[in-house]
Amino acid sequence: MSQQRLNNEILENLPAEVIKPAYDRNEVTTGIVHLGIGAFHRAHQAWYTENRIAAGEKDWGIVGASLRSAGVRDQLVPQNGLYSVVEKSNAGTKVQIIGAVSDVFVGPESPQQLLELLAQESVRIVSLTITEKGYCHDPASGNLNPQHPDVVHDLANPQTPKSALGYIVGALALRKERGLPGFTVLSCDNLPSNGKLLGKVLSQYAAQVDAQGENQGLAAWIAENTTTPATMVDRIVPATTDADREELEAILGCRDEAAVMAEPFSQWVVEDNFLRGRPEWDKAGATFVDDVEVYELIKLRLLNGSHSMLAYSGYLAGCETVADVMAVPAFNKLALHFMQTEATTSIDVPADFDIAAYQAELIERFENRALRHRTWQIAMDGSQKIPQRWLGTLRHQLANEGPIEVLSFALANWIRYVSAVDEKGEAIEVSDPLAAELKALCDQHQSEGPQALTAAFLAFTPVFGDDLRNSERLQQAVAGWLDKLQAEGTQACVEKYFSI
Ligand code: CS2
Repeated sequence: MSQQRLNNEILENLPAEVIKPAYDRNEVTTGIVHLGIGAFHRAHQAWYTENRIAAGEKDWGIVGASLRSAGVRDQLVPQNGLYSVVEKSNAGTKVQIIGAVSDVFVGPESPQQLLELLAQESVRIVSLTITEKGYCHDPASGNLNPQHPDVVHDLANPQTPKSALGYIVGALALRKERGLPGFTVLSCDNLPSNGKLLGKVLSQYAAQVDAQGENQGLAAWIAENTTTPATMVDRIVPATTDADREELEAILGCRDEAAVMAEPFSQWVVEDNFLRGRPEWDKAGATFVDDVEVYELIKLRLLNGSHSMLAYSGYLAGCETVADVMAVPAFNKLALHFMQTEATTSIDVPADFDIAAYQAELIERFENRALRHRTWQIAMDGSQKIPQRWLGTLRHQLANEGPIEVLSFALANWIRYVSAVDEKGEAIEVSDPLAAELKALCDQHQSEGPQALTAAFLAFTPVFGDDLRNSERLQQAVAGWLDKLQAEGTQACVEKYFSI
């Protein structure tokens, strides 16, 4: 490993084919604070913003923050915030160095500093990629979960918050006190109506602060002095591996610890409702619309819905990556079949939206062998993802007597996955905030047979709400698949029962 890290000084020595910032980074000021500066943000919003800064919009620089670990700060800060976006496809590799991020704060190390940063007047947008669980809400109802440990903690310790909600409301309270304007809060997470959901949990959280009598009128002030536009974000960005970093080192001639790998495709649809301006992201390829909802539904139910279906079933079939799953013809056909039947028919697709082309493009994106997107990575946090990826579709189909075969199959695979034992009897490392509860359900009911196990899951309110347990049709379909999966295994089932 060479000792030389990517940084400002060696930018000009990089090979000519590497795209790099051609503007003076010292002239850029901070207009955006991004909470949750993971790989996705770096390959998506920051990449769009880089384009605008390069075009002269120098007051939209980004400072990132991590609300948990110091990992990204330790990768980025020694590199002056510079990192590579490596676009990978069968057509080859393209490397671009991004200069939009000037600094990274680590919440748990310096909560006061992060609150002060968020309260700075120049900060006009606070954006978020904090994953589904970061919203501290109940996924089934969309309401703030007042028992969430971070919510309980932050209400008791407003100076040293842990959650994004605690930071945002804390910073807005400082702004109110100081007579400063508010900011736009921009959710870039894969949640339906993410703007509305964020607005709701923020106002419910602020109402709790109000109720403690600490800051009367805060909730009303926040409602007046923030907007929470909805967004649909899309780019496949697998976790970077050591092998990726080594491959990149051979291209750059220096080490980039903060590099992110991405597909060439990228899409961003944003509701144009910004309080104090925004970068002209549309000139960088984003689309501004009045209503994002339908784009979000299409993306969540087709892309993410298929992704999760392929992740659980593919993992159980022994496939390490999505491209590996798609290389099995029966799975490949199942993905398209799922999109065409269950997912698409659950949405009122606008007449001018070419859904067939969208589906075909998704299949191609999933087949990208240059990216190693692990099924295990997508399988993470199923309890938080499944409600918006699968259950809206299922509810629609149940109400309309539509098809539910693939989603019942997917649910049965998920149940097998969270039992934490794979088809060969080997342990699965299940990463999910509700992993213990889900495993307990399996342990308690597995020996009673598929019907009892299915009933216990459908009655698990945090994921399924209190309606799906009443569907006899869903109960029979999932139990039927559990039975078959146990007897025959996932891949054999796909090959035998989905003769598409
Ligand atoms: C994936 C998403 O990890 C997951 O759950 O489904 O991260 C997916 O790759 C992105 O939403 C694509 O835009």
